[in-house]
Parts: sequence; C-alpha cells; structure tokens
Amino acid sequence: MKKLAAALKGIQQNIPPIWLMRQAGRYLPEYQLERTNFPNFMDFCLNPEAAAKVTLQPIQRFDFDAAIIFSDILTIPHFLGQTVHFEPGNGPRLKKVGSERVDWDSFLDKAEDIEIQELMTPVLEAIQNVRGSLCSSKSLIGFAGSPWTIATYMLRGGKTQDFSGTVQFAKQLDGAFDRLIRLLENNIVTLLIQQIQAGCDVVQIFDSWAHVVPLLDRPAWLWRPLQRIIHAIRQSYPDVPIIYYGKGVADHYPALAQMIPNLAFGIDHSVDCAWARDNVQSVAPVQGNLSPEKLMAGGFETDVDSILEKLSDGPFIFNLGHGILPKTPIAHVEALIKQVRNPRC
Ligand code: 1CP
Repeated sequence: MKKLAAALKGIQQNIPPIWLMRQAGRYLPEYQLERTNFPNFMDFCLNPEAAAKVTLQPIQRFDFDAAIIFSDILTIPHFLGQTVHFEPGNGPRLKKVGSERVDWDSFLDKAEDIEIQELMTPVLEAIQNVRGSLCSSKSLIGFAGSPWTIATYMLRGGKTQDFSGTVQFAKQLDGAFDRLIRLLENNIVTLLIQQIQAGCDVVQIFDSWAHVVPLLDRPAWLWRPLQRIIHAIRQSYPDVPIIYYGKGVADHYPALAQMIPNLAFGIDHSVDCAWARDNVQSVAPVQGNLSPEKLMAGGFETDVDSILEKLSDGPFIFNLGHGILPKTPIAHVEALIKQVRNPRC
C-alpha cells in the first residue's frame, strides 16, 4: 500500500510519509524556469504538460511520498466567470462582481448555469499525465479550497488583510452569500470527484482562512458545507481518504471527527503536538506541523524531533503547518527529509 494512503487508513509507520504543502512552487529554480514560459499564471495551471511537469519536479528532486497536482484553489472562481490573474507582489486579482446584493444575484444567476466539467479538462489531463509517470508507491493528491476560503477571494476581488470587512460583507449579502457557498460546494464536489476519476488517490481541502469566521458562524459557513462536500464525494468514492486542513481551527477537530468519521486532519504550526496526539490522533490521522518560517530560517532540528516524538506512535504524515515559503533554501528541505527518514533518536 502507498505510505500516505496507509497513514490515512489509520496505520502507524515507524517512518512517517512526508510531503509539503505547496511543494511545487517558487522555492524551486526548475519551477521558476518553467514559470517564465507563462506570463499568465492561470495559463500555466491550465496547461496539462506544464502542470504535470512541475507536479513531478519536487518528487524527482526530493523523493517525497506524495505529489500534489499543480493547480490553484482559484480555478473554480476563474471557471465561474471571475477571471483570475496574478500581479507579482500583489497576489491574485479576480474580476470584481460589485458591492451590492443585486450585483451578486445577477452574477450567481449566470454562474449557477456554468458546467465546469469541460473547463476542467486540462487539470484532468495533467493528473493522467502525472499518474502515468509517478511510481506506484507514491500518492497523487487532488485538492480544492473550502467554500469559505474560496469565497474570501471572490467577495473582495483578491487577497485581503481586512477579514473583518469580508465577514461583514458576507453578512450583508445574506441570502446571496448562502447561495454562493452552495454554488461553491457543488463545484468543489464536481472538481474533487473528477480529480479522483482522473487518478488522484487522496484529496485535501484547504481552508486557509477558516480562523477568521466568527465562532457562532462556523457551523453554517464551515462545518455543514464541509460535511455536505464529504458526504457527496463518499457517495461515489467511499474509500478515498480526505484530509481537511483548517488553519487556526484545530480546537474543533475532536468534534469534527465525531461529525465526519474517517476524516484526516492537517494541523497548523500553532497547534501543540501533545494536544493533537491526545485529542485528535486518538480518533483520526494527523498531518503537520513544522513552521514554514523555521524551515526557511534553519535551526529546525529540535522542532522536528519534538514533532516526531509526539506524533510518530499513531497514524501520522509529516508536513509543514502551512505552505512552504518561496525563499526556503533547497538544502533545508533536503535536511528535513533526511531527518524525518533517519530520526536522531
Ligand atoms: O507566481 C507564481 O508562480 C504563483 C505562485 C502560486 C503557486 C505555485 C500560486 C498563486 N498558486 C500556486 C499553486 C498552488 N496553490 C498549489 C499547487 C500545489 C503546490 O504548489 O504544491 C496549491 C495546493 C495551492 C493552494 C492555494 N492557493 C491556497 C491554499 C493553501 C495556502 O497556502 O493557504 C491558497 C490560499 C491559494 C491562493 C493563492 N494562489 C497563489 C497565491 C500566491 C495565493 C495566496 C494568496 C494569498 O496569500 O492570499
């Protein structure tokens, strides 16, 4: 069995599988080189040959236990009519919908009629290409953003620091916001099911902005949509493991594990591993959680020892607590993998 799949089925392994969130990306010179062929980032994501090539780059260089398909959580809004482009230094920019409820109602009227299946073909071709060249002991991870995390970009037309403004705007849109979340749920299910059909054997849902949702809104904005998405995927693929990465919301994981059985949990680097062992790993596989800043800066050896010591006795996947930073030295990634595979004690 693949190492990642085994961990996700609840099997403890003396040497845990390792992969890193955002492992295909800007810290790799070979990625940067390929990126110069595509001034427009979405053209890059939607080119099957290029996407397959950069998906495999970190496997060829580091021999990680899993590849994650090179794509972006913003392909869904792109397909739904909010054309996405990336400005260097400024992050993603999405075509603005407007600031009134009527603007969103008319956007949703159109977006609800869009069938994303055909638009996704390049992503699926990239998955088939990768599967053809990836060794059978390695997993291929498909992914999507959560409805809320994708919505934060859609509502504000891009990256924002003003999350209280985003929450306020979502509340102001009222029924239109609920419609947007439902629309995203449906499209996330379509995307993930197609990714599995094309060859992904694990999927991860990235909820990078989960923590900005007010506590009392979390059931409606985060947990019930997550539950509906997972239920829909499992109707077609009951055995494909699903990882939920919710940044800043690990205190909900024990309750979520009861609500959604057989879900695995990504913990960010603010989570204490002894707490995760006692409260999450006792009921579900855990993935995480070295600080990306530490990996970039160096001097992370005792952190790695401590994570391994606390989490290696149960089902565990070594990862970072969030995506790898673009300025991370290659030598640090090499040293990390060596340490995880040859622990010092
Ligand atoms: O200039 C470039 O080359 C673009 C950099 C880049 C890359 C490499 C972006 C823009 N997206 C990606 C790929 C990507 N994004 C992957 C592919 C797999 C991999 O690299 O290993 C994945 C899984 C994502 C997921 C993603 N995109 C998330 C969730 C994870 C996270 O890090 O929080 C989010 C929030 C995005 C949006 C996005 N896309 C790109 C950037 C710079 C951002 C973040 C913007 C922000 O900070 O708000």
